[in-house]
Amino acid sequence: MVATVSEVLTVGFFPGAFSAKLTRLHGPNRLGAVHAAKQLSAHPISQARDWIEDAQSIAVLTGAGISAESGIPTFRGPGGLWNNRRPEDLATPQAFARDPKLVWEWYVWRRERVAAAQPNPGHQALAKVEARGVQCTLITQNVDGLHRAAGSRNLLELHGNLWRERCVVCGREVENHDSSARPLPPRCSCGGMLRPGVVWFGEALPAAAIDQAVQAAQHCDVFLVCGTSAVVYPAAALPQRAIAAGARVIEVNLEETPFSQFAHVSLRGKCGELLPQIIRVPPCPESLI
Ligand code: BV8
Ligand code: ZN
Repeated sequence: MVATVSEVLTVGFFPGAFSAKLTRLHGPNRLGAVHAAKQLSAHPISQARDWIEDAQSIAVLTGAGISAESGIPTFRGPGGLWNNRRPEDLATPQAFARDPKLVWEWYVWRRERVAAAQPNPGHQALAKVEARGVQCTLITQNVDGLHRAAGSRNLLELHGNLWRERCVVCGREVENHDSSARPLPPRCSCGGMLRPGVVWFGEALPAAAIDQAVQAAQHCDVFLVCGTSAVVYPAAALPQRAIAAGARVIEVNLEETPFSQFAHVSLRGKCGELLPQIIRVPPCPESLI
């Protein structure tokens, strides 16, 4: 039985490098048995690393922050605005109905940035977890496709994908990476208008994806929350579901978020710098080289 002490330590190790919070856990959890014997390490980074190393099943939720180091502006951070319009004002069915050309110009602007971007060490570290053979479900709010480009396969794109297009009349959906100029809004072969294959505010998420995401959150040993302000629902409810199901929850973010107070470990810093530190990939055995 794990010791039931709940205390919060706020630690600043290397001023300016990062700070972190380690919440001593109370009550049994999935990793309980594994960790009961192990002394909780005082250093949040090694604590996070140990939990990830011992986990049989991991779920990860990512947001725009993980793609920031690839040069993709986040939604709420600097550079998030487009033509002084808030993303929330453009990513809605109402905005599209009002001015489909304007909304398409915004998506073309974002496609150009994504086309010029490469996955960064944050994306790559998460892809390596899956490669390690651990059950790992990567749940992303991002529509940039950089997780797939980094090699992640067990991927749930909750909010769709920037390169997909759907006809508002016949519903045909295609993936289109050719960003050569064409009249906006583009048309389907049936004559109907094409819209970006993403989920707009006020629209339901793909049922299968959100169901699988909830399953993954409720059955993981460790839940990682990376580069998200955790304010957009239903995605933002997933970390709480993981905590309720007894998982260890680790947050990685440049800033404090509404979720930080609930995380068992909350690491302050860049995903591209911290994820490679807490996700260690065992050296490939000689025999496999
Ligand atoms: C729906 C696709 C109903 C499009 C997106 C409950 C409570 C309150 C509101 C609601 C609720 N339930 C529903 C709502 C309404 C709404 C919502 O949540 N509103 C919020 C704003 C309050 N939710 C919806 O509308 C959802 N649909 O509910 O439908 C329904 C149900 C049935 C039937 C019919 C209807 C749909 C939500 C999805 C909307 N689409 N994107 C597109 O991309 O164009 S959301 C979009 O915004 C992103 O996908 C993402 O989800 C969100 C942005 O958040 P983040 O990714 O976290 O980015 P952000 O910039 O905010 O933060 C970046 C973070 O990274 C920061 O914390 C920063 O510090 C950090 N960071 C930066 N750099 C780094 C870093 N961290 C580490 N390293 C770095 N280098
Ligand atoms: Zn059509």
